[in-house]
Amino acid sequence: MPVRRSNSSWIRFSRHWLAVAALLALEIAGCKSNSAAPKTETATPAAHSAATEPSAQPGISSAPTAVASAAPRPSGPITFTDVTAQAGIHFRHNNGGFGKKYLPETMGSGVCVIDYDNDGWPDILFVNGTDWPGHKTRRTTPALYHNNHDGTFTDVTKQAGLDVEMYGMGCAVGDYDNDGYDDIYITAIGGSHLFHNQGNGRFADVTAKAGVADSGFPASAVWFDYDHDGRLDLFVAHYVEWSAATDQFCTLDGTHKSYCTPERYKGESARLYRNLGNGRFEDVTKKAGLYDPTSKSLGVALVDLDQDGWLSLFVTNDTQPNKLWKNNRNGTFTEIGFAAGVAYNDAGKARAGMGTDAADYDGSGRQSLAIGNFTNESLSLYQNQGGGLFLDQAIPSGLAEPSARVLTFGVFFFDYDLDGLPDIFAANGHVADDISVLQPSLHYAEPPLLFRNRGGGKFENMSDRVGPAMREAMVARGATYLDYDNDGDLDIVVNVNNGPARLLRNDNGNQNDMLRMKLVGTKSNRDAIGARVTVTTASGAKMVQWVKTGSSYLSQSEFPLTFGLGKPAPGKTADVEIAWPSGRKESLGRVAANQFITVDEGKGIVSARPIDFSPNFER
Ligand SMILES: [Ca+2]
Ligand SMILES: [Ca+2]
Ligand SMILES: [Ca+2]
Ligand SMILES: [Ca+2]
Repeated sequence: MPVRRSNSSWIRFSRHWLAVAALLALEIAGCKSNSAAPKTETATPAAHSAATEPSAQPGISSAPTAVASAAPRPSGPITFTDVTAQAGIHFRHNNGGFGKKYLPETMGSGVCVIDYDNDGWPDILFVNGTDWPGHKTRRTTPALYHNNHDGTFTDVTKQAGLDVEMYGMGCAVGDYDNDGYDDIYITAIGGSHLFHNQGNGRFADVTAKAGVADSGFPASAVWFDYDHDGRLDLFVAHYVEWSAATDQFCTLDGTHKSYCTPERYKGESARLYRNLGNGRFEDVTKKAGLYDPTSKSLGVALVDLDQDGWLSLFVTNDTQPNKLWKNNRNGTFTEIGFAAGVAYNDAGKARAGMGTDAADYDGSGRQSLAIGNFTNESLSLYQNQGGGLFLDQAIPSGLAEPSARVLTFGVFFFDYDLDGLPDIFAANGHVADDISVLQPSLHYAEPPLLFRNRGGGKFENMSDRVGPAMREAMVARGATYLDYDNDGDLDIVVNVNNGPARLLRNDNGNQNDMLRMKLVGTKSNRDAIGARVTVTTASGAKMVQWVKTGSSYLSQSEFPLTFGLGKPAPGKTADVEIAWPSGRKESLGRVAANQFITVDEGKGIVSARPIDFSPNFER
């Protein structure tokens, strides 16, 4: 049984680290200065030879730089610190609410990580709503924050050409024209937008030419190459049929209007746009078998069901069964959610599927699914049993009880303590801003949840043990991870409905070793979306991650992959195997830990830089 096998392998893994830790403790006692110095060696000889190719990747510094800091390795408890203000982020989401309580006002917006200028530092795009027609008091737009490499950001929205008013929902980042610069799709009520990255810090709105304006009520979107022609296609989930004119009256107290749940509205079909390669897209929703007007979709996660590189779509539906669209590898999809066991809860009831993510959290090499749901529904954790079957492990894993009283939108796997086991962050906040009137135990603003993966299929609620920022209530919607300070550990950014965004810095996560990597496709799509990367440590522990878009809620995390390698040990290396979407397999033997490497398809490591554990920012 796969559960048992993975349990024992993780136990072996944990035992190994205990042994390593014990040895290391002895070693540190003898030679403390040695072990404290960050590793500086580059990965392989290939890193040196290929690094001299000037045009390998625009903007990426080609040669490993000297270690920027000789500061000792961080230690102490891991905390998340709210650094929003000190980072210069002043984004405030506007839901346009003026008293009518239109449905979209409570759905919030997403946040995407994009390195739009290829300088190796992740930038942040916040999606925004706007005032409703006839109730206009101010102008609000999405916001692009450029990473200044010193712990701060600059709002570059205007010069980037992104100061476009729209009722924005989600975003998806992908290089649809394979020109080396990531482009942006923003889903919006009343017309979505495709922004082409011009490569000079500016974006051009190419929506009309591309034919992806969409219509209706779009939600999360993903870029992926469903037909393996090397060009990214676009899948856009849709929520319900809604307009201001058809907005329904719902009430909690029998008198005052409240935000409705989606039962009162008809669903709306998702859409698939095939990239024709000439800057235009074709709506192939029906041709691909994806037309489904019963769904009320919010989240999308890409899933490599058979580990064959062909990406399927897992789509969460609010009060409707979730859908798992299996990629038939011939341009069509077949819906298998019910047979796979991911459509309903154990009682046969459809839950309020919001955000979702897919990851190998149990060391099985297969992607399991996490889903954010309504209050009293708990998170879902559909463990992939293999053979197309999933089993909800939310209760035995320990996720169900702490998440039962909250309403989760954004949810994602990330290894915040870099021990090699993917952990879970859940961004919460109720949909009814008046919920505490009738149900005093429930609140509109709720603290997020952080679960640490203990191995053996168990998670531990760390929310109260990682500092005050994680205990602060917010009406969280979109949420993602990124390493904004390039210190090797994963930080969190949250878009708060009708409120100020939050950037939560991970402190001391990088006391463990890690390996970070960016993949660049040549035959495959340039972002390498769909690439499967297996990292094997010297002890034989295996970790598998996929390069992906979408996931969480209306949002997208950074493209680079981060593998936690556990407690520091001198000379630590890991073997890396990459299965590119083109089918090419590539192996990188004995890559040194604590580096950020860039791998070009077919060329191996083209650049490598050591991780700076204590960047010398003003803190
Ligand atoms: Ca591009
Ligand atoms: Ca394609
Ligand atoms: Ca972990
Ligand atoms: Ca970090």
